[in-house]
Amino acid sequence: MVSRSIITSLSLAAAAAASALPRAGSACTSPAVRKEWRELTSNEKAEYLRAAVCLRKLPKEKYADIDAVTTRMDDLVYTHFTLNTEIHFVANFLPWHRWYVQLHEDLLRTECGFTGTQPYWDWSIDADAKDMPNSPLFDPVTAFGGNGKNTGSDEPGFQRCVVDGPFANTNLTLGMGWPNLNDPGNRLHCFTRAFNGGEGNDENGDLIIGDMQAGAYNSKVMDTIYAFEKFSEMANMLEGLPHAQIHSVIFGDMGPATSPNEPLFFLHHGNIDRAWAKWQGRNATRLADYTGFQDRNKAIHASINDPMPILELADTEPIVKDYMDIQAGPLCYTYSSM
Ligand SMILES: [Cu+2]
Repeated sequence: MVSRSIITSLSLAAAAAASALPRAGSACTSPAVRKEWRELTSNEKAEYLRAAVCLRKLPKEKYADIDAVTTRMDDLVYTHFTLNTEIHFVANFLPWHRWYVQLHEDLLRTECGFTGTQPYWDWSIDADAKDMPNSPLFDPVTAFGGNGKNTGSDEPGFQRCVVDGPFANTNLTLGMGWPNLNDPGNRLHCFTRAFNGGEGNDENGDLIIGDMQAGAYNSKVMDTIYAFEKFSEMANMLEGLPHAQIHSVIFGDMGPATSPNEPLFFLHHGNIDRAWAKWQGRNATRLADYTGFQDRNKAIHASINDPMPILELADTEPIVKDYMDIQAGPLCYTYSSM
């Protein structure tokens, strides 16, 4: 155990030096810049995709007793899925996902040699262009691949798959979530998406894609969110409208609480985090504004000193107040557009 922990800390130190990110204990003088996907160079895109695939191929390090958890990404997926009601539609939604996206970025760096920073996806650009289904984020060569396609297979879980891009079905078989989320037993399935416009099915039984509910996440909606004065009002609309609609219009693996199975989850949540940071504006009042409830029954008031639940995913429970400011404490980053 001793030698193993030394090796681990050496490799962590090496990775930290390589990425040169100032972190806890030192002032955040040169924050890492998280860029919109379209702002990345071809090499930066390829590097992110490489590292994201890598993390899905590494073996798990947590949850020894849970058979459905097999890969390193499953460690993250299982945590998010199991904590579902403790981290969604409760006060800690924003700080918890801020911690989680940072943890994912750290794992890309320390375990897959990632040299970039976490990109985000400003889906308002696609919504304003009324062209969400053709977003460059779905490019089969330079990005995350497109909508799922019928495969002709009669194997449950393998009938509709993402067939192009670096996460195509040949490359990624998932052990948790879609298609039988609420049924016990085998949930092995290909990585899938099922774009939809929330308008039901056409005469062939296919989901109507339409504009994929662009009116729920265009820049007009975001401006309404930015105009709120109070954290709780801003956070409720941000989570309930654009955040939730992006999950449901992409659907497939992006739909259920196992949604970190979908690689775009981390770019989507990067953008949700950006919206919060933009609203905060590093304004002292807003950096301290944290209200709401710990539970969905609204019985226990939330406090900025609350620890956040993480199961086995990390060694120490993060405290909300350490995740309020993206340029203090354990965090040191900014966004290319704020
Ligand atoms: Cu979530």
